[in-house]
Amino acid sequence: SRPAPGAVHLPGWLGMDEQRRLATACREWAAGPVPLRHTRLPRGGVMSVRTVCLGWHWQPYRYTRTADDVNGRRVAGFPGWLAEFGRRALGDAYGESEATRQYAPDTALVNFYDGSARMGMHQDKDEKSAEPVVSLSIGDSCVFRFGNTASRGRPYTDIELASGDLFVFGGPSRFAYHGVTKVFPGTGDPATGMASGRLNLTLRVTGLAD
Ligand code: MD5
Ligand code: FE
Repeated sequence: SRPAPGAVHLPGWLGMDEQRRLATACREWAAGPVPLRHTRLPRGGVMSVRTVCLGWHWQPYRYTRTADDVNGRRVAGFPGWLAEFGRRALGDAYGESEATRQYAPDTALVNFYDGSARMGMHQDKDEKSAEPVVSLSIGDSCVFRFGNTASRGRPYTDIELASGDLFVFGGPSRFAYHGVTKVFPGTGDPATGMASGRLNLTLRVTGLAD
């Protein structure tokens, strides 16, 4: 479906084998040089979601190469096969074109949600690029709240995201407020490799050069 201009939701886009491959890769990244952690916010808060990054390390509110808010190490590289995944996602969401073939994400944020994790309404604007964001979900379903670009409040649309779903945010939707208001424990198929919880990968273009 197309909930807003530039926003495309393709339910069940990932096959079971791809979900398993991604879940396995995410588990390995979670144990990588910079481990999965609850991101600390500048005002003292801690996110309930746990995150590991590839290519660039996201910390509120910038991207760095080293995780100076965790253990100081350089983050794991962004693999070429994941960029290829992003191009295929964009081509399927928008239709193949020169633009979708040239999509070159250089960072991924991998988020793990347990049954009580949430993500408050926010905009993704730490990237110095307006290129689309590709979002992939594996494991438990959630309520994704997709809002507007002017404020965290209404109007917004609540959309259920399930295992295997692809969501692409581009064009006028790229800087919309959004969040995750609820996870539904026990709704994921353990065959994905996610025995519990929800996994979300977002592929992005930082617009940064070393
Ligand atoms: C998640 N992640 O399910 C969500 C969904 C994040 C984040 O929000 O920042 O890690 S990905 C949703 C997203 C990304 C970029 C733009 C928009 C939504 N949008 O304009 O609605 O863990
Ligand atoms: Fe976001």
